Amino acid sequence: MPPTPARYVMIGGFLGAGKTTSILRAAEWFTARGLRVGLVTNDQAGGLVDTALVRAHALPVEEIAGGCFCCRFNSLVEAADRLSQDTAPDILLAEPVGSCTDLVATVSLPLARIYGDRFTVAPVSVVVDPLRALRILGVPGAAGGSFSPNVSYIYRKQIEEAEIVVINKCDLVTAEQREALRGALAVACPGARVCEISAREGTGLDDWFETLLADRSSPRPIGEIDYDRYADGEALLGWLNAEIRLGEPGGREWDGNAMLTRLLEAIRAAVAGLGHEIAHLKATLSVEGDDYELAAANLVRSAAIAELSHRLTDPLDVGRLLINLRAEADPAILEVAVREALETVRGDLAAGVIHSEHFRPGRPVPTHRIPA
Ligand SMILES: Nc1nc2c(ncn2[C@@H]2O[C@H](COP(=O)(O)OP(=O)(O)OP(=O)(O)O)[C@@H](O)[C@H]2O)c(=O)[nH]1
Ligand SMILES: [Mg+2]
Repeated sequence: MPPTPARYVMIGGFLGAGKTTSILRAAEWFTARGLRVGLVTNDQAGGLVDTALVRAHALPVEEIAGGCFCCRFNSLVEAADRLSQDTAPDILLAEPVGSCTDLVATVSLPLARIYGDRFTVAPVSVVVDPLRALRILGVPGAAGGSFSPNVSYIYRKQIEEAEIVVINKCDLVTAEQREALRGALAVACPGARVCEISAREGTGLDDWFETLLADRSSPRPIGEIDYDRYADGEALLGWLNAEIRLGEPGGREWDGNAMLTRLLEAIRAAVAGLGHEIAHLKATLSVEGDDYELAAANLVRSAAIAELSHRLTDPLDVGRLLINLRAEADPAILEVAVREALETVRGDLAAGVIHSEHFRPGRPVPTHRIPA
């Protein structure tokens, strides 16, 4: 008997929309129904907060670093193969980079056409943060900072190709705001199914996940994508990934939760103070040698305050800090902001940089492209 194809579930959406939080919920939901899951994380560079978070939940995960799924299509297939050998997942949950678009043409359709014997492709979901979406779709009265036109272009193209638009963070918006956003989405992606959820609170998920389990991808044709605008939009975003060892074994114990919150606030103040819009600033602090014990904090716009989504239960002596920052700013500015913020908040704690890189994403060059 040939093996049953794994169901490929891609959950995209802009930086900070709540993809990882949703994928963790989906993993829980599918597992509770007796299905095996495997996760694939993705970024332009290594040292991923998302992978650390997924590992902390004891889920099988493969990380594709160094380019998005569309440009590293073969790596995606290899990652799926490795997961298949290790855990034989029924469901592959894949999170593309939040600055990527054109994923139906460059990932879903090539997977279905070339590897249809190995994968059943579920409809492509695009998760949106409603406050960000209201602003970018130009709904009157929407507040908050915005991005340059070509970054917003990527955002709108992501929505346009969605088969399912998932309005996340419904706990943060009023019924009127949700209605206004539904109106804007009806114009931006006519024909897409729209779900309203709160991944954090676990509400509204059943309809969405049942669709992902039952339906097959059947994308609509969309407007042609301008790769020059797309590349320019990506290159306007500064990217920083860093891994730092903080403290010393047997040294004084310190409060990791407070340290992480103070650090993110100091970085936010520096970047926002220069007038740059943060797309997502996320960080984890894990107890060295223990992937399961970590604190995680995020903020998804310059006007937000840092929130802890995971907390350390005890003070620690030595920890591994991962910082992933994406903002519309020169990456060199981000590097200075992070370095100076760390110097300010660490006090007398020893700090050793294990890995640090900052850059602008390169032009996307998809391995395959099959327009719907
Ligand atoms: N209030 C609220 N916050 C949420 C919800 N879902 C996610 N968040 C928060 O939004 C932030 C970003 O969530 P992630 O899941 O990391 O977003 P992402 O889309 O994976 O981000 P990138 O991988 O950086 O593109 C975190 O602080 C989450 O806790 C929600 O339903 N409600
Ligand atoms: Mg994520």
